[in-house]
Amino acid sequence: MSALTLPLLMVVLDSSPVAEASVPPTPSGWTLVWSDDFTGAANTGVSSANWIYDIGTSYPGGAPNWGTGEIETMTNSTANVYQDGAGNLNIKPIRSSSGAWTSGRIETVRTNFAPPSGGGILRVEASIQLPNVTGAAAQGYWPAFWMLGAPFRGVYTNWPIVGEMDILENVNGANQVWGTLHCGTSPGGPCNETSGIGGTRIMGSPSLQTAFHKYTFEWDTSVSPNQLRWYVDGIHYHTVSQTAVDASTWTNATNHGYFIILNVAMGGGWPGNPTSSTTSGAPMKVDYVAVWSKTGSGGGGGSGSEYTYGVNNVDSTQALTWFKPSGFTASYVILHYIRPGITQQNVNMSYSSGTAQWGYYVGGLSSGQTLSYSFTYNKNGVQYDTPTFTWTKP
Ligand SMILES: [Ca+2]
Repeated sequence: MSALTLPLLMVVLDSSPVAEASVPPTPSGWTLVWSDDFTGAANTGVSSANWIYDIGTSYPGGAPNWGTGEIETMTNSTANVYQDGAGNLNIKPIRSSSGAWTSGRIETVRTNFAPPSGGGILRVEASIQLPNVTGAAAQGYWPAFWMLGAPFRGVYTNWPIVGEMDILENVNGANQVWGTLHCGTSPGGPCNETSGIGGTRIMGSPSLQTAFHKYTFEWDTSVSPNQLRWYVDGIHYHTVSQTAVDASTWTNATNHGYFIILNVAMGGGWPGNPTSSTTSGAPMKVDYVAVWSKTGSGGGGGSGSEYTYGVNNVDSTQALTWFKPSGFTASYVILHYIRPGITQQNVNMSYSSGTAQWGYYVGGLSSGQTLSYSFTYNKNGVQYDTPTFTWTKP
């Protein structure tokens, strides 16, 4: 028609979160730990070097119905779990003529996905199109991309103390993503089980059901306190800080590696059970799963002769300054700081027994601004001043 057609089309495409179609390049400073691009031939199963099929309705000796009340039977049939020859894994729930559901659930052979020791970040990511059903046709669909703590494998009764990190959950065809940490004891406990500590984001167009979207989770031990962060299409929508729970609960959930799970459950306590209106055979499509890591400190900071200190970026306007005595207990710590637009502030920091650190949130910051800060601390009745440090907000 006209020369205008092509540029207009390109604008439309650029505004959509297009699938990568393969594992993205490893970002500078990161290392690719593991990935599966699902490039196998059409109607083949998954790599047995990478994945274990979970079969039936429970782990051996574990809770019935996979602990959630879901009603499907998991199989290793390529009717339920298959590569499509176009670069995607498909996990497809199917209702039989008798009304019974089968589906698929696979988990990584590896159980050692964790941040690098000594402080670093683990990034776990997948590009996924959720089953393309909504409304009554989606009733009972519960697709998920998630992780369980390594000590769970082979034991199957130690949930949730060993930790569960849900990178993506979705129910009943909602155009909404949920991310959750489970830990501690159940019911109740420090993680508010069985709900867990969750966050969610309502999505726009194209929906989670009609297009691939990127689900990313970061487990960051380069900052103090440590953080778990959830992203969808690069948008950060949920954080759980180490200080959200007591120290032993955090340790029990994070002092080991994790394995990754992909599954589509049908029914159970969260979505409710499928009905006669529920569509059979809508697959979850997974373009890739990739795990990257990054070593070293992501936050500003350093150490003096008897303390460590630093600044952690919190959000678009806040930063957490922290001070940690080494080998002594401070009776108080005062933060002195200056940022653009205000004179020097002198504030009492708060002590967290969980992290053995003193902290203070500085607000009113914007990207590119430099924070100048120093500490006054009391050791054995004597007051000391540190040098002044600086930190620039990314
Ligand atoms: Ca792929």
